Amino acid sequence: MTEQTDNIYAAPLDKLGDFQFDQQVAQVFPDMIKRSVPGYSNIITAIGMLAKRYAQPNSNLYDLGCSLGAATLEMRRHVNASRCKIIAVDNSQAMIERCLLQVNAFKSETNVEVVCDDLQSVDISNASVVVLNFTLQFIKPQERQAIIDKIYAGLRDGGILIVSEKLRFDNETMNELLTDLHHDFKRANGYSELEISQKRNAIEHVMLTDTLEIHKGRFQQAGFNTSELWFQCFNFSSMIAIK
Ligand code: GEK
Repeated sequence: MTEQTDNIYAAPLDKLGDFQFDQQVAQVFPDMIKRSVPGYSNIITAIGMLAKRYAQPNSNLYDLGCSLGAATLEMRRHVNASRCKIIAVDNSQAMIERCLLQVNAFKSETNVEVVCDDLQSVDISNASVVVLNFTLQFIKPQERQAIIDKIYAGLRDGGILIVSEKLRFDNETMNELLTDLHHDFKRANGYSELEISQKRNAIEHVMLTDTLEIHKGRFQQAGFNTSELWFQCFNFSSMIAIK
């Protein structure tokens, strides 16, 4: 599959609708996420390392909001526990079609099931690793706790949840600084002022961020005794919680 450059917001758009994970986005997704999310490739690499360490034999590994399956493929490359299955879930048909092409392009001992569904309706059971890599932020805030609760219930003892998210900060000065640095990162990756502002407006209502404290409180409420931030670059982060 050829990788295409993200220029969705390069020209002024008359009607700037809410951002959607449609065909147009799926087509440019690898370029978009690398140029927009600081640390994305480091996080994907670490998901592979964590999956290798935490995958238990005969268990399920979930990649919820898998997009094109970057985390799934990285886990599949590194897991060596026997008879594991990776379940990759996304509710965007366009993403799932492309994810299937990526998954089927390589052969592996570890089975992958690709599911087009809302992650909120998917059963989580017998899990040793669950990944929400920049997905929870697209779920309605009032529905997020139920998802973390369901994951906790479906994890085996010793299992791990990896949650990567864009963060919001209570301190306004810090919030502005880290937001500005993120925009500088996008500028450095070739996005114009118009692209940055149109994307910001389009995503405003669909991506509602939480503070680190809210995430940690949610893990604790679900039953996780151990959780930690293991990565942060500007306002982008990744956290782990262990059952
Ligand atoms: C990666 N994890 O490359 N159910 C299932 N999928 C959903 C839902 C839902 N309710 N809501 C949103 N999505 C990936 C990157 S992208 C992050 C994740 C980003 C899906 C949505 O369709 C999209 O594919 C993904 O979550 C978020 O490691 O674009 O910033």
